[in-house]
Amino acid sequence: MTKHFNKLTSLVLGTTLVATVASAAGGGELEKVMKARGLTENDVIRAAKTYNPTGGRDEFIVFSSGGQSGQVIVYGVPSMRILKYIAVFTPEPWQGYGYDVDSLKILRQGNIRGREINWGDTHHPALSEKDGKYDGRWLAINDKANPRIAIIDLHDFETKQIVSNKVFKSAHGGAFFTPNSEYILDAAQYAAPFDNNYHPIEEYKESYRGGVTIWKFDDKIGKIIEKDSFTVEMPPYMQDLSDSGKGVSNGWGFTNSFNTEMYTGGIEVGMPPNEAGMSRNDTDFLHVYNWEKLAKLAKDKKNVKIINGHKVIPIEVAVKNDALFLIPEPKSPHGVDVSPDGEYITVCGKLDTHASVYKWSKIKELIKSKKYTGKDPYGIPILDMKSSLHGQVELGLGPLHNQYSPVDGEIYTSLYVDSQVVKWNYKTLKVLDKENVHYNIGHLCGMEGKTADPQGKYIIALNKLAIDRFQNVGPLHPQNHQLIDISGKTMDLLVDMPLPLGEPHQAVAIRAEKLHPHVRYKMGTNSKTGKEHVGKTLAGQERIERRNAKGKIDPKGKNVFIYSTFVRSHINPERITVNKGDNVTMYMTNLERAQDETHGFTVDNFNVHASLEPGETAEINFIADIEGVFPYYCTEFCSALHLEMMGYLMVKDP
Ligand code: CUK
Ligand code: CUA
Repeated sequence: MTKHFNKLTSLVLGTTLVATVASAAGGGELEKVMKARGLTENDVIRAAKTYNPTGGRDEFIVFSSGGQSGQVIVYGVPSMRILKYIAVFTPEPWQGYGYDVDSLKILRQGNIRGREINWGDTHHPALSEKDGKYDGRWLAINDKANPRIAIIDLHDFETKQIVSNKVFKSAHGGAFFTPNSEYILDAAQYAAPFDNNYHPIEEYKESYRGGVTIWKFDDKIGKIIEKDSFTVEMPPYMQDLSDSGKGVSNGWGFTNSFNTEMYTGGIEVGMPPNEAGMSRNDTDFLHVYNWEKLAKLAKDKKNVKIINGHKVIPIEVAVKNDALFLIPEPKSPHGVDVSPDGEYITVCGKLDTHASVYKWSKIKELIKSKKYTGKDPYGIPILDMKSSLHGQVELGLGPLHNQYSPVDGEIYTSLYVDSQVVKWNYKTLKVLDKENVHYNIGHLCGMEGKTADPQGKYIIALNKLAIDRFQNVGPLHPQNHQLIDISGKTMDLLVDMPLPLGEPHQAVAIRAEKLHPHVRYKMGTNSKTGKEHVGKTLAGQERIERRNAKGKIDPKGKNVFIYSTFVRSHINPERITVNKGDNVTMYMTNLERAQDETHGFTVDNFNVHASLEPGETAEINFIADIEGVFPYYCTEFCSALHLEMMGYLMVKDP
């Protein structure tokens, strides 16, 4: 373990550190603590590299997928302190998400075929880009299980949009922004019919399809524009991870695939029902497609067919327009990662010990000269693997994903089976260093490590297993994110962080100074739309209105509207009396201007909850279908009179 740390340096450094601190502290305090806690000098140096004194800030902010929780986890680097869970695909009561009217609308945008879905399987968060660099404005993340993309506004870290994929039945290869956030690439995973009908598995080759959905993104308003989005149809290979070209390869997209055998377990009599059928071929296919050209094609009706109201560019159209090609790649690949300048494309195959580095200028030349080695069964031209490759390098067992540093040619790759991070050079194809991680690493996260401008300094290992690294909290363990210092010649593992919220497949890190979130809303804002809320209520405007079905004020109406305000330490009004069966809508405005003065609201027994940030107006709605007396109160401890911030809802049988 100490092989990565130059012993002599560490001893000298350590001794100096101990001596310095000891003299500053006026005698041996540090040594005493080290002895009591059993810390080595290396431990103390590593601790000092990650410690934030109280009130201190981190240099980078990480957005991690929350896996099966359907959420996003935010934490700081190097301190590895969790700052926030962002509610995305799953109701999150403490934020009011799914428990107030406006957030429920966002959640329900994610309905699939009219069905409510209350969770997600998030894999790949992506930050919006300008010139291939993060601009700190928007975050997108995919749901693999119920193929959807969510957009999070980094001005308030709230989910503002969910769109469901109209043709895919699962999607793994998203979200990946194009270099100026024009589009979001989102590749399918398990091939399935694009329509919603039953097609027997025997028709796999004819009726099942894969593809990449190219979502149009308006980066001014931070919204996916569904009518300008489209899908490029691909063969029923299982598409996997994608990356967008940048720099010299801008305008192109790259998507891996596995199961080019099109094995289904049923078609090929005699094949055992296991994954062996999916990895018989020596190679699978890297899909290379020109999204810029495809986007132009999609604008003309004659190039698309409409399936479930969504535009699909058929394979033939993409091929005829020289917009879709295949290159063989080592079998069962996982990550495909484009270098900062866009020239090198590194593919790692789970079942191959090598990383394969493709060179864009070579691929471009083959495309230009129409030098194909053949076509696949769907007529897509195949480019020669050897002629597209810059080279291959043996890294170890189970290479998965890659990240870059600012050092020319330097790349970091996760080795799933070997449980290691390997540092190597994709230009010289030389392995430089390996570091053990704990255990079975999936993705790894560099600081802006997949952009045109990687920041270096740290790599985070996103490990699948923690096993013995933390206090046992039962058979279901937390995940383990490990922070690695990459500023030296060799890597140095600094610290472990347990992550107790689903499997964090991928994470992205941005310089903290690029984020500019608001501390309060303009008074009366609906945080989900950014616009003024219809229920905005200022001090003195509090009232209760009874209206009829036409919306007219009517003492006999069944709809009760409460315009309320929240300010330390009163909810106004403090008494609300309604009739049993009334439809109750409550608008709540937090009048506070002070930073962090959030109030919460619930009425006992009605399954509603709102979190009201300063300036925010939120809305809850329920049928008062049970008679009784129901206390309501503020759920945030907001002042010394927090417990007094309450009132009564009286429901009487008229
Ligand atoms: S990931 Cu989604 S299977 Cu390697 Cu990008 Cu974990
Ligand atoms: Cu407001 Cu407690």
